[in-house]
Amino acid sequence: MNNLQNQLNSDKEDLDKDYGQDDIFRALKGQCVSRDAGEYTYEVCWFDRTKQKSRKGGAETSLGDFVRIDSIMVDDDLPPDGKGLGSGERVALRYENGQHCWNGPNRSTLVVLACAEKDEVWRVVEEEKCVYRMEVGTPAVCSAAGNGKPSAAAPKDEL
Ligand code: MAN
Repeated sequence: MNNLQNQLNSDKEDLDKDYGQDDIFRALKGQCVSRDAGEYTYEVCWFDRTKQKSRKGGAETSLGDFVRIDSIMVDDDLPPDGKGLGSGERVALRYENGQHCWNGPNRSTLVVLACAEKDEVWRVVEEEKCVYRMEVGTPAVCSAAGNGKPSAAAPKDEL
């Protein structure tokens, strides 16, 4: 296949991808955000892949490839700096079929989003062996109807 055909195919694939209501998440494509937690650095690449890297060096482990956008209910206390999920319905990105876990499942990640001034990973936990949850702030959900907090600067409790 020639290059033009390849380009066309990948453009078609991209147009079929779900970038959320009004394609709001398309702007994030190709970008990654990361955070150190424990012995690892965790990274989320929007609509692509989540990863784990040992802080002592060594190979990168895939924690899953992006599969779909979901919506979940959360009920967390919002810290004073606003850097948390808060409570209500939130957009969640599912990443599945990462590197196989010895004696366990293929690694997977749920990336839960809330409104923030900039893209930032707030918290990473391994909820069960090889099942990860990342809580991430991004401006991309600030205006999505009913999703994300009204604004990072004005948490609900203070209104
Ligand atoms: C690695 C990491 C851990 C995981 C174990 C499972 O050390 O991916 O997060 O719990 O493998 O063996």
